[in-house]
Amino acid sequence: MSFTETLQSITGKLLADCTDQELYLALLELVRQKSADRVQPVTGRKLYYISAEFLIGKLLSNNLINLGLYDEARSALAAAGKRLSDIEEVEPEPSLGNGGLGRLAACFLDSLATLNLPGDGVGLRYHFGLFHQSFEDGVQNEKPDPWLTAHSWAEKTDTTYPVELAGKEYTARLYKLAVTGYEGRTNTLNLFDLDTIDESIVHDGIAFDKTAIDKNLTLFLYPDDSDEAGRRLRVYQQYLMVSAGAQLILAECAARGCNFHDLADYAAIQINDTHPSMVIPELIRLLGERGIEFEEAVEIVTKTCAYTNHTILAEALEKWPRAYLDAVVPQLMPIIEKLDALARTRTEDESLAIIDKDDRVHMAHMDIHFTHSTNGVAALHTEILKNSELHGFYELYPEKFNNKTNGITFRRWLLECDPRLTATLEKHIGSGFRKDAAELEKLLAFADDETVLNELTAVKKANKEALADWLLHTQKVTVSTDAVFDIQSKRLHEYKRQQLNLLYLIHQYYEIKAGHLPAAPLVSIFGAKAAPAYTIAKDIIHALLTLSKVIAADPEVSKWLQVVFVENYNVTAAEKLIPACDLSEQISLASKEASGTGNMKFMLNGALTLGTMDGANVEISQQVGEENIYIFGQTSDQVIHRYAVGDYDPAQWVEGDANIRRAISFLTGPEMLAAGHAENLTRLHDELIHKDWFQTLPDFNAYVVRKGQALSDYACDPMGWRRKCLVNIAKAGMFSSDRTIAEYDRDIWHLGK
Ligand code: Z2T
Repeated sequence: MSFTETLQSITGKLLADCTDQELYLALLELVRQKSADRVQPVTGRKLYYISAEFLIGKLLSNNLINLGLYDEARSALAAAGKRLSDIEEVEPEPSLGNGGLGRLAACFLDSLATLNLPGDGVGLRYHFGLFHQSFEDGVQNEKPDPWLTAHSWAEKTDTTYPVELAGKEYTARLYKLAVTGYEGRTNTLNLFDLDTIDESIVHDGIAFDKTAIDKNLTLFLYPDDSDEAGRRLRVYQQYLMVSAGAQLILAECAARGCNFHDLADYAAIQINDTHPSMVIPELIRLLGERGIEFEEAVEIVTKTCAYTNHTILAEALEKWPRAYLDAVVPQLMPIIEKLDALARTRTEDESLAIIDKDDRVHMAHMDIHFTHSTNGVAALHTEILKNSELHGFYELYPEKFNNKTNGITFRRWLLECDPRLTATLEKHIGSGFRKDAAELEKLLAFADDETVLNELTAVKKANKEALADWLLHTQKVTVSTDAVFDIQSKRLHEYKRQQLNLLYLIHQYYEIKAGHLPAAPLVSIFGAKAAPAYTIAKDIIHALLTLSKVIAADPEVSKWLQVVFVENYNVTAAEKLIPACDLSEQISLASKEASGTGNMKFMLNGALTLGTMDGANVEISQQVGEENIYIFGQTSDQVIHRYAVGDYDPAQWVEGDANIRRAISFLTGPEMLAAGHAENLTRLHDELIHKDWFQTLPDFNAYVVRKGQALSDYACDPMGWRRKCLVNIAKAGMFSSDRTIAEYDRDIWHLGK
């Protein structure tokens, strides 16, 4: 049967007579059948990647590519007068993650299946992903973001497990989502839910009654945790996930012949940050029910589990007040107490205890004591963990610490999102890079080939046109593709320093007004969601939206400068933005961004990085060489030192530097106040002058200079610029998540053995 015939046998009519919705459902069904054919039996160790987030994004095109059906599907549809891109629009995005951590989990599942490794995900089936963002009157507005439709990728199963929360029994139901690999096997993403969830309790945006657990437990990804009821709810979610997950793991292993004493021969469990840490005491509890004594259970669990740390920001390190755990998971507290006592026999250092003197339970501490591996997510991050944040643990267990630099799947972040670049690469270096990312280095042979460089320029131009069309369509903004497309897209957080970019833009506004024109016109594009309760982050969004209006209303400045804030930044938007980017903003305060993965996506798509020596930027810089990246700012050592001394005073920088003073004052000047809200602008102004917790001001001048250099290189030396882009693409191979997963397997998991 031809592809068209197969599809028509599903729809029951001619493709030309189908709506896009019908075609979407038919393709979904086809993918389901084809991916089922690639399920493989498991032998030896199987990985369970347990994570509160899997930011999988839309799946149709990704699955078609991985199953080798994409080109056939596109031409069959085209022959019937249909466009695959229209059908993609029908699919809602499952935004089941906040950002990097969740997207990393999704890339890892893709690479596991591609490398033919047995590895499944375990998580939660949130009914609404991260909120949908819109801007109203220059302010972020949040609404639920539904993705579950009558026919969804996640299929309901008959498998259920009992889970006890606060002394009451609930029933967790398993849903399975097929994870296809590129020319590889099919694995599973296991998502748990309750049958009793009630979506109708959501009101006024994303508010809901936080007490009715049976109705709200899996409604949202990470409900607002700024109040007590919300924080409790997060513990409920975590326990639902780990208890159902642990029961699933034990059931699957038992079915393969495991007697539980030998669990580590059947399962490897990767704990994705501390959100799933309760899986440790839960497994010990379940093994106890199956007749295994505490000491042996601790040994089994330690051998089976490994932990990944994703941040050094103190506010993100989970420490649950014992009272919460007493209330929600009383069955775990005796075990956590025994683990605390056992940990205290290994060290006298009180700061390494699980339960501290204020009765808070440190989840990361439990992970490090009772798993066999702790890894950071970029070389610098792991060094900071070993030398400062977790130094005491490193002294106690040096053998447990290891680095696994993050990666991204090239299927989604090159083949799918940038077909033009993919085709151009293929023409010159063949298609080997699809499977082996290291083959991208073959491109270096063309570094001085003007024909190839011109082709890369044409690809970028076409991608910028496509983004310009999309922006016009979705947000009614017009951008000039002759300008440099400068993009900062990532979660809104002070440590990521969107406010530094903001101060630069204000500085440029003044410079242009004074007749000091930049080397090239700039379109500065932002995409970012702020946590609903994160006031200053929302103020930064407001300031950027207001500045955008002020500049747009000023014809003198708007010839050279435009600020665009993309609404509802998510995976789908990222796939449009990244291929069109010239300059990638990776400007976090050195030491604070554990790795970053957007930096890798932009590089792979031929953007140059303007960044600090932070996270994986350090390794990007090593790969491409310092002449192919724009690095600026304090080093992590300098930052850590400044924090240690504790003498940073932003007021001194404001007093000592007229440009800084001018830029900050503009926030509450007449132009901004006429276009925005005094409350938000004043709060941000005062925060920068009095706190500036992430040291924006010491890096301001270096940033202005480096960005100016980038613009002038772009304008004055187009061939030199494109050569740098080529080197970035060619050197991106090491940031494939296939490499990352191969390293996890080699050092930690040993799958299939
Ligand atoms: C997250 O996305 C990250 C760290 C977190 O720490 C939580 C979330 Cl939701 C608890 C990010 C890091 O900020 C980023 O640097 C890193 O690249 C990403 O995880 C994946 O490791």
